[in-house]
Amino acid sequence: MIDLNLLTQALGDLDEDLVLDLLKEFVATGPTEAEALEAVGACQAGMGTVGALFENGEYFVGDLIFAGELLTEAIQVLKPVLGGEASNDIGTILLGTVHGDLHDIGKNIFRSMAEAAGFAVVDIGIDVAIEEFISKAQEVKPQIIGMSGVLTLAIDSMKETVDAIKAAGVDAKIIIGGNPVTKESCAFVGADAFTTNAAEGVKICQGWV
Ligand code: B12
Repeated sequence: MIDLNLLTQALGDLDEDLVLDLLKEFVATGPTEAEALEAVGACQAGMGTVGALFENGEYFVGDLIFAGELLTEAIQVLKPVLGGEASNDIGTILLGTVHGDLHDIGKNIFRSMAEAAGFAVVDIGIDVAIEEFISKAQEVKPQIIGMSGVLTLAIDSMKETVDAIKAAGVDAKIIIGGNPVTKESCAFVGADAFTTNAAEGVKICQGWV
């Protein structure tokens, strides 16, 4: 089993070689999906360290960008053990990061896991305008709409988007995800579910289809 504390620390230190070596060795041992999810959690905790060091002024925006690329690379290494081959036919999820927010690492992790679970995911990217969520939903008729955001202001964007989607008569369950999402913000936004954990998000979506 991989040393999860070392992995968290290596990601927080932005030690690319160590992160990737640890993960490649781990994947070569043929871990279970549950073990791979623990590794994702350890990487996510490392991003928490990066955020804290950014707040303290020890890391700069360039470090955030590098951290984002490193986590994306890390998830690519883990992808083969994050879920078996599945046909994309258990349901459709329309997914995007809400307007004003450019963060997409968490969204992309959720997309990979949802696809591995057999969902067809229509990913409409970052900083998605309200009208785009509505027009794409009317086009692909998803059972589920997923919204991502990590900035505090994303909560207001989510509320505006959910209000407009409902006003347009789109019939879909709505799940919101991202670090600032809570039970309270979920009620404020008017979504059906919330999570700060991609694996839990996939379970919630599976329960809906
Ligand atoms: C990497 C990063 C960046 C990268 C983003 C790269 C990218 N491609 O995404 C870059 C450099 C571009 C960036 C830019 C900025 N950032 Co930034 N960034 C981060 C950082 C370090 C990590 C975010 C992250 O990827 N976390 C890891 C992922 C895996 O976690 P997650 O998103 O929560 O996702 C998980 C779950 O929530 C869930 N999930 C996520 N989405 C969804 C969706 C659904 C439907 C479901 C079911 C689940 C789900 O699944 C994931 C896996 O479990 C955070 C610090 C932190 N601790 O979060 C700051 C942070 C978010 N950034 C911050 C800031 C201030 C900025 C900038 C304003 C900086 C600047 N001065 O320019 C800009 C904002 C640009 C904008 N308009 O969006 C602040 C936000 C403060 C706030 N309260 O609003 C933070 C918290 C840093 C800090 N502590 O100050 N950032």
